[in-house]
Amino acid sequence: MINIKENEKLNIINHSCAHLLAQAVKHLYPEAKFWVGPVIEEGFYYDIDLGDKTLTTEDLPKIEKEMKKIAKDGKRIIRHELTKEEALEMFKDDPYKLDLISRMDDNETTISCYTQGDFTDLCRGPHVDTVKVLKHFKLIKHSGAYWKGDAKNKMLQRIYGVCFETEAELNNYLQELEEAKERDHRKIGKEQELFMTHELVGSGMPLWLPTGALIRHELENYIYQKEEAMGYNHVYTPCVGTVDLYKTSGHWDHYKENMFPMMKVDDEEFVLRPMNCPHHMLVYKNKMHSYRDLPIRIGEFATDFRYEASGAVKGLERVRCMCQNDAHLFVRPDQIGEEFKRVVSLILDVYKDFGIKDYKFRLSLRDKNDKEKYFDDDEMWENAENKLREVLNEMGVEYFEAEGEAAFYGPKLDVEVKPAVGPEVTLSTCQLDFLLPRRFELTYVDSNGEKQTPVVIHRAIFGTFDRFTAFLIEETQGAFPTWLAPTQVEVIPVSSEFQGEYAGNVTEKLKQEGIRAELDDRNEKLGYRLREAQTKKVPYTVILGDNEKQNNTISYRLHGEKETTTLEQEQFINLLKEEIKKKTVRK
Ligand code: TSB
Ligand code: ZN
Repeated sequence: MINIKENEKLNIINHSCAHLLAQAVKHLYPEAKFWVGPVIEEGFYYDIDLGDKTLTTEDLPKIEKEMKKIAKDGKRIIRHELTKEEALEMFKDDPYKLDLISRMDDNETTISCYTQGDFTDLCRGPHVDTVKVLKHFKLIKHSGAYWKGDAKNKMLQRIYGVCFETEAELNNYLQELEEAKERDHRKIGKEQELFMTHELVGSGMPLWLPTGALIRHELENYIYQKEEAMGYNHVYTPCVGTVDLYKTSGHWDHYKENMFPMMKVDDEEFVLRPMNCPHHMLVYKNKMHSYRDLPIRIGEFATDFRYEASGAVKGLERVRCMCQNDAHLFVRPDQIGEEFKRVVSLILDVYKDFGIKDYKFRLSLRDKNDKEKYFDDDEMWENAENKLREVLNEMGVEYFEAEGEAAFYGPKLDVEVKPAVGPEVTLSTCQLDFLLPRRFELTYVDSNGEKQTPVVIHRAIFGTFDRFTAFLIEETQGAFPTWLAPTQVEVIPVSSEFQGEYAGNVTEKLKQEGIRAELDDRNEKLGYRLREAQTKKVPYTVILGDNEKQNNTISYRLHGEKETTTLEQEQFINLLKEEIKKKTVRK
């Protein structure tokens, strides 16, 4: 989908359309006060204080109608420049604009505002010349939004919209939006009963239902085998730790706002862990290590808890209780490059297996000015950042750099993907860390018998099983490859009366071969049962009539295809087993 914010022309008309929206709202609700109305990737929004009024879906068409009226009237959009004093005077009755103006740099001599008819808004611009050109827009949705994103502040009303130059472009965009909604993992997750949420469990705490859990098991087995083959050792550790553990690691100082609050049990102060690194540091420290033992790779499918803002939690994609596909690799300094390369290769390998092509590598660096989030040791950061760049350049991996996205303990290489709805998210991550080994006083004995400090690589290939599954649901639109599909074969006798027994035998045989087969011998019309198998997105639908029964064969259809193929039972079983073993992805 087009990124409106980054398209110069669309950016301007969407910005102007946000003003048009504000003007229409002011006509309909004279008490309205306006906070900010930025352009975003998907169009624009405006945050508005409507007093006690909470918008309903019925309000949007009324506002749209007023916008059309104003646009038709066709007033020019005129820019005025003001000094800070003039601006403060002009908006003296508007606490929101006063807040914005008072935070503007005193040296910023020109503050601008834009007037169209009876409406003036503080704004840098630029804008289109007249509201007349704003013809093809649509208000998409509304929501509540705390002023400045802080739950302690007043809840404002946010209205989202989008504007294009032509009707065709708008319609095309709206259709894409509908399609994206269809792909949304929250919708498919509900339809296919993959996961659920319940207010009694809490926000951001999904429950994996049997079909979803089955997929997760397959993912766990898949990555476990890969990691085992690469020399990882897996552990189980508790999902709580004491406050002291997280003080030692530095999380308490640098990561506290992402953590659940402390709880006291007897004399101990516990936190639900947001990360597993401290536990793995202690596992490493449990015994002495020689330089010959390194790298040591400690893996865990580990449950973590993080505070995510309630407005930010989203299905399985952004949760408060998550399971990381985590590992910490303890290496000698001379092994950093090689080990980092192995992780990047594993990421590439896994993405290939899943047929994931649309992703970007992001080198996440610290923000040099943010001394609160990032520990203060310039040399260590320079070293770590350069090391990652070096390896990436050597491997010829394309990436872009992003300041202020590093972990507090070091720079990282992240893989970014785009969900069906909403902004990009990180899946895989690989992070370089010189800090935690020091804080935990980890050592190994080098070839001269001297104690040295190892370096740690934090890595999560799937990121979390939660987020990866969310992504996979959207990638496949719920039609999982056969090896992952909760039901791999749906067996349907044309008539349960005549072929029911044969169908039962075939189903049993498939199950004995380890294939997830289900029998649908309900007394329903064949067409109905076939359609249902399609809706469930089962990869193979086996249809058994008299021919199949007499010849001991099976006929099957692949999901989404009309063609039917007939095979000997053994042939069919071998074909399936081969496909499952190879983890074939059909695209
Ligand atoms: C890789 N200590 C490291 C670990 O060793 C770590 O925790 N890194 S992380 O903070 O980047 O988290 C790992 C991955 O978890 C991220 O790359 C992302 O894919 C996933 N993740 C982070 N927050 C959430 C969330 N709220 N919901 C679902 N997945 C998340
Ligand atoms: Zn870690």
